[in-house]
Amino acid sequence: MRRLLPALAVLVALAGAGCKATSHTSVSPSLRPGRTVAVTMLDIDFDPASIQVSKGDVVRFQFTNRGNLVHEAFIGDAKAQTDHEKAMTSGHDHMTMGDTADQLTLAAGKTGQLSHLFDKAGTFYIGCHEVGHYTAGMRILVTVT
Ligand SMILES: [Cu+2]
Repeated sequence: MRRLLPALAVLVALAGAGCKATSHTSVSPSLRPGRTVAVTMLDIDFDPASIQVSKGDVVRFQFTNRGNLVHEAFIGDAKAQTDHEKAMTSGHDHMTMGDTADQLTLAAGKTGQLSHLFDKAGTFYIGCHEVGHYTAGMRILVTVT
């Protein structure tokens, strides 16, 4: 499963995929070494609830699901979150969508990671779109400056 690939492989996949749906561009010359943020998934919450990122940072999120439910992590801006929420509630579940470079799904007790280049300043989110979770507030606010 792609979620288990090392961060480098994920970045290569991002570059190769053309990154159509999100804010990715090609890897920039200003690329800084990655930083790792440990994130705990709970029922129903993320810890931490917010993080600060410098523009140009590649952040590797290391997720651990310590809840009893399946949880998801999807990285994107507010519009991407809304679009993904719609897709998730209209029958396009994980079986048809699959995991992508900016999304993973973790069963209880599992770990996984996503790497993301934050190449634009602004407000982004990591949301869980298991039914009802995002609307319940299961998201991380990512502020890129
Ligand atoms: Cu969740």
